[in-house]
Amino acid sequence: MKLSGKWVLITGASSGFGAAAARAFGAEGAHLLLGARRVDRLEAAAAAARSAGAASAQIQPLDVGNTQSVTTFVEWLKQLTPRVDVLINNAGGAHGIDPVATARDEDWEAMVQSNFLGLLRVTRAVLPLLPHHAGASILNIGSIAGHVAYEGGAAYCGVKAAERSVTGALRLELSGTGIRVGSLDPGLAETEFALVRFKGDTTRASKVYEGMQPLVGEDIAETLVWMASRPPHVCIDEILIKPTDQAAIHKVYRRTKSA
Ligand code: NDP
Ligand code: 8X3
Repeated sequence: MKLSGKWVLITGASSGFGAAAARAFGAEGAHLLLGARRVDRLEAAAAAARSAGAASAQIQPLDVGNTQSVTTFVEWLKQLTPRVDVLINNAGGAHGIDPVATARDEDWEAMVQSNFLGLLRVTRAVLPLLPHHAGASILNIGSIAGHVAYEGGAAYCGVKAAERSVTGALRLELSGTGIRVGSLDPGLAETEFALVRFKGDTTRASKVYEGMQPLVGEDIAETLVWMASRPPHVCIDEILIKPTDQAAIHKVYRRTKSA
């Protein structure tokens, strides 16, 4: 299915996977609706998407953790288009890596609001704009963390497991509409994810990827483009995508620095 001229909404488009997806869908000639909280970064992402060939790239502040912000965002986009062909629920991330015994409410709440409730809120608001039987897609960004729990990841793994449940429930609820619902679940990818998780500690963040080759935003973006561009009768339910160096969540091959 051609993406040229389609309307693609990307949450969390100010960095990482979202900004890379804006460029990749832009290169296909799509119209882009980009949301996140950092407007200066959204502007940069939109400019890059236009340079890549986007039919249009428009931005609006969006906090998926706030119902009013989601409502305002959708009212804004309805002035631009009566339909959204591809909804990419990408906004989210991890806050902290503390065990349950010492983790903080504000970190848990931030993760639940963005990764879980944010996904639900945005989807509820956009559903009336998704055309039936025209190859529309809802693509949710999950994680390997939604498949396997790890120490310090109780809340993050929990919200990403919840994403898989939301994806499954939506697919059932939308049966017969022709709207595809898929989950793209990455392993280690070098974006601003670790920097956010470690609250700006660049040394700790860079250690996550030390000596191994992580995924990058473009790997995820091209997979999203592939999922959305399948023929309308084909739904890619779920993809787990990891770096070759990450054989399993805890088995990461790291070269020595001198190698
Ligand atoms: P980044 O930190 O680079 O990007 C996260 C994006 O989410 C930013 O654009 C940020 O924008 C946005 N965001 C966060 N909270 C909100 C909010 N409340 N409202 C609106 N936007 C929000 O990390 P990634 O690109 O890696 O993360 C994208 C998704 O991929 C996340 O859901 C993450 O959990 C998931 N993921 C990441 C992996 C990785 O290893 N990198 C692996 C598996 C999944 P802003 O701050 O401007 O609002
Ligand atoms: C991000 C991947 O393994 O850091 O979702 O949780 S992981």
